[in-house]
Formats: sequence, C-alpha cells, structure tokens
Amino acid sequence: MQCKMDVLNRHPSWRQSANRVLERCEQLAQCSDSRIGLTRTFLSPAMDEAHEMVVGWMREAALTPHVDEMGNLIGHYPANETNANGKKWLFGSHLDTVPNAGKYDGALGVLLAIEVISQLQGQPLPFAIEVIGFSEEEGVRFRTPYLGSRAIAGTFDPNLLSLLDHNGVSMAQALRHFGLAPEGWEHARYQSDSILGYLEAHIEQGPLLETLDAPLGIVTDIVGQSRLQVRFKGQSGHAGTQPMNLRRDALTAASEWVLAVESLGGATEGLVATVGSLDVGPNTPNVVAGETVCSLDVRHPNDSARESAVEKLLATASDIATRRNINFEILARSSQKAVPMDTQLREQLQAACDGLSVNAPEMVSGAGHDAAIMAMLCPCAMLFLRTPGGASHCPEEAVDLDDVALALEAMHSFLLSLSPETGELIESPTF
Ligand code: HGY
Ligand code: MN
Ligand code: MN
Repeated sequence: MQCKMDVLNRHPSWRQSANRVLERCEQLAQCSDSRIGLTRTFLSPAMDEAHEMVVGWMREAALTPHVDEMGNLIGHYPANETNANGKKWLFGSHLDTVPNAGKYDGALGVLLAIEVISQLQGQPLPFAIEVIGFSEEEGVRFRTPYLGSRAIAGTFDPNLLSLLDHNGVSMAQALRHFGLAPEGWEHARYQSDSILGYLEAHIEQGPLLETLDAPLGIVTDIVGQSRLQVRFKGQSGHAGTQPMNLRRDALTAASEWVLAVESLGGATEGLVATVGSLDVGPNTPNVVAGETVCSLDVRHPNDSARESAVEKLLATASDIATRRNINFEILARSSQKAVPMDTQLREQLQAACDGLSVNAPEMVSGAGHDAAIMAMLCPCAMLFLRTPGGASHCPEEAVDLDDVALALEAMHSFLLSLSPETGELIESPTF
C-alpha cells in the first residue's frame, strides 16, 4: 500500500477545491423549508432534499452514506486492511439551520470535510474516517439543541421524543415520518473506544478573527450556555377603555425585563444575554397584552458566572412581576456547561496551521457547537474560519475563498500528521 504521505501529496490547488466547496454551499442553501431565505429544520422535507444532495457528494468522495436513527447523515471512508485498532476519525458539523440563516453555519464544516476526503482519491488510510452531517444542532423545531450529536455521544434523553413542535407533531412522529425508528435511538450511539477524535471546521460567527486579520482560529473552549423559556401572565384588557393605572400589561412587564437582560449583559465582563423571541398574547393592536412568553439565552466562558447571571435575571423578572401585579414563571430550562477542547488535538491542529505559516490564533467560541457534545465521547478540536463582517445567523453571513482554501489545506495537513500506523495523534508531528 502506498504510504499515506504519497497518497495524500497528489491533490489539485486548494483554491479550486475551495471553489467547489463554496459552490456546494450555494446549492445546499436552496434546500429550504421556506421560499424566502434559508431555513432548514430537523427532519423537514428540505432536510431530506439536503440529504439527497450531500449523499451524492459523499459518494463522489468514496464515502458510503447512511442516515442513523436520529437523522444524522454519516459518510464512511473505510480504512485499509492493516487498520490495526479498528478506530476512526470523525469530521463534520450540522446540516440544520436557524430561520433565515446564512449559507455557511454548519454546512461549510460538512462540505469541507467531504472535500478533504475527496482529495484522498479513494486511497485508504490506516484508519477509517466518518463525515457526519448532524441532524439538529440549532434546536429550532423542538426548542432543544444538539439532538443529533447527543444521540451519537450517548447523552440523548428519550423523554424528548414526546416533545411537540409548533404544529403539535411529536419528535417520535417526526422521526417516523422521516422513515426512521424512534425506538431505535440508542443504535445511533458510538462507542468511545472506537473513536480517535472529532474535528469540526466552522465559521467563527463573530468579528474577532477579522479584527486580528487572521484567516483561521483554533478553539480552546466552547462557552457554556443557559436557555430558558419564561412567561409573564397579566390580564388582557380593552386598549380604549382600560385606564392605565388599572392595567396588568404582560408586554410592558416583559419589555422592562428585556431591557434589564440587555443591561446586565452589557455590564458584565464576558457575559452575553439575549431575549431572542417574544410571543405576545393575544398580539392584537386594541388589546392590552395578557400574556407574553420570552426566551432567554445566557452565555459565559465561566459556568458559575453564567449561572449567577441567570439567577439575577430571574430575580429581576419576579421583582418586575410583583411590582406590576403580574405572574412570572419558568416554562423550560436547559443548560450546557463550558467545554474545553482537547489540548493535544488542538496543539496538533495548531501545528498544522503553523506548518502552513497560517496565523491561527487561539480563541474561545461564543457559539455553541456539536463539538461541545462530542467532547463527552472523544477528544475534540475546532478550526474556525474568519467571518467577514462578523455576521452570522442571518443571510449576510459570508466566508472568504482563500480562507476556505487554507482551512482545507490545514485539515488535510492535520490528516497527514496522524500516525501512519494507528491514526493516533503523535508527540511532535512534522509538517
Ligand atoms: O446558538 C448557537 O450558539 C449555535 O449557533 N447553535
Ligand atoms: Mn448556528
Ligand atoms: Mn453552527
């Protein structure tokens, strides 16, 4: 068998590959639940279309595709016969999006991985590789993130199968409708002793790399996040006849709280706090709002700082409610601890970037990623790409062709640096 080095050295210019990746991001962005903008949610018809498109690209790269019980699309690249330890490397990111999303959040990481594998030109390595297109990272359809990676990492909670989406469809029904067997969710689980590591390439989604004029970044930690849904309940009333001093207006109560969330975020080092959704009941111009349901998203690199910020904001909400003679309650609450990336894995990724003399500063990820869940299963690392304009979770999301080419080269060079016998990380890799 030709040694790994020979196999991997024959490949076209990376700009050409980067072009193909960006063209595919454009094509994939056509798979949308809505006619206006890009929205692709868990197990939707658009996700099915996306699977069909990505399966074709996986096959071209000699990856054998399948969909697991949680709707993850997985392409398998077999090892050569000498695969000593039967272990594999995992690459990938998520295929779902937020509403009115950009084209690169998630999709770029899947397509970069497929492109790097395609440069192996079908030649096997001494370890298998799997490219995973996770089914649900954003948590849009069932208001619960990381469903796909949790199933793979073995941390999925089967009680979630009874969650209903806004059409009253349960997760179990949605899985069945997609042709999957929800009762088989456990089969999606990987065994950690079969995994060498997980590498996720992703846009930074913020302004830091652009400020540092760096094309790539290496993630040290993924911040922790708390996600809550809360309700202010007052009394609906007639906008024309109800005197101001007799109102129990749930919208003004929520509005006061939304501004309190913003000011705590602005006043606390390292904290971001966001009310991104606000449902008003009955949401009618001539009716004083009787009820509002708000989201709360709080993040910080330090878990206790995050948790104390959440407690402060909940206390503020009940103070506001009491003063305004309104009821306040928490409807749902989930939290994800801050997760460090694997030191040796990210040092080897850093060395791959250094070997290309690419400036790839270390940084914390303010965004959540499937790597935060996969870190329960195996060593993980993330490679960030500069986000021109720092815009993400919106159609303005962009990425630079040359940065994509550098990311491909860095991932490829990282692959080269693994032990040619076992695929494991090696002490001082040469580049
Ligand atoms: O919300 C996040 O940080 C990620 O985009 N799911
Ligand atoms: Mn996202
Ligand atoms: Mn993402």
